[in-house]
Amino acid sequence: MSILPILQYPDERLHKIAKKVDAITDEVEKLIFDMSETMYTAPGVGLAATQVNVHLQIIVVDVSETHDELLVLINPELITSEGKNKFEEGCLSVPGIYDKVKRAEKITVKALNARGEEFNVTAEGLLAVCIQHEMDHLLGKVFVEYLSHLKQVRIRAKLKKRLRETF
Ligand code: GNR
Ligand code: NI
Repeated sequence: MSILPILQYPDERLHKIAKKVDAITDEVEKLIFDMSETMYTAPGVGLAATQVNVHLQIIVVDVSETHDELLVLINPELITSEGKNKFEEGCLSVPGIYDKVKRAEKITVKALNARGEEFNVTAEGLLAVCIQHEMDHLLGKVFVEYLSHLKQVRIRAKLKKRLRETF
């Protein structure tokens, strides 16, 4: 297994749209292992393939404190959503930035698991927030795009400054 580099906002590749996976090849399996290791090491509660510059519809999520409830969602589709909730979000592609985002409170998503079997997951709380955040990544959307234009300008300036200071 290996830890993959995570694209950092504002990187244009974070806006690419992920394609459907049509077969769980050895390559896809390896990617799922590497994404899980990358997420747990970061540490984060979710990771979308887009963030590691692979533009396929693959998400890994684990919101458990014990790191033993890995959820793999391939080709996820939103089936139902209800209610509204505001939750403070962060993103491994936008380090150090946290802000509130309004999303559906409860969702049901259909997806394939790592063995290519179809399943449904109904989620609330952090899990629902996280799945919606990851599904956005697959559509090329980063959570900061829900914030005001002014906040986005400030975030971009801050992250670019930090990049300059690092290199
Ligand atoms: O680790 C993460 N924490 C988090 C907290 C609140 C809402 C969403 C998230 S997802 C984030 C990991 C990440 O960037 N996934 O794309
Ligand atoms: Ni993210």
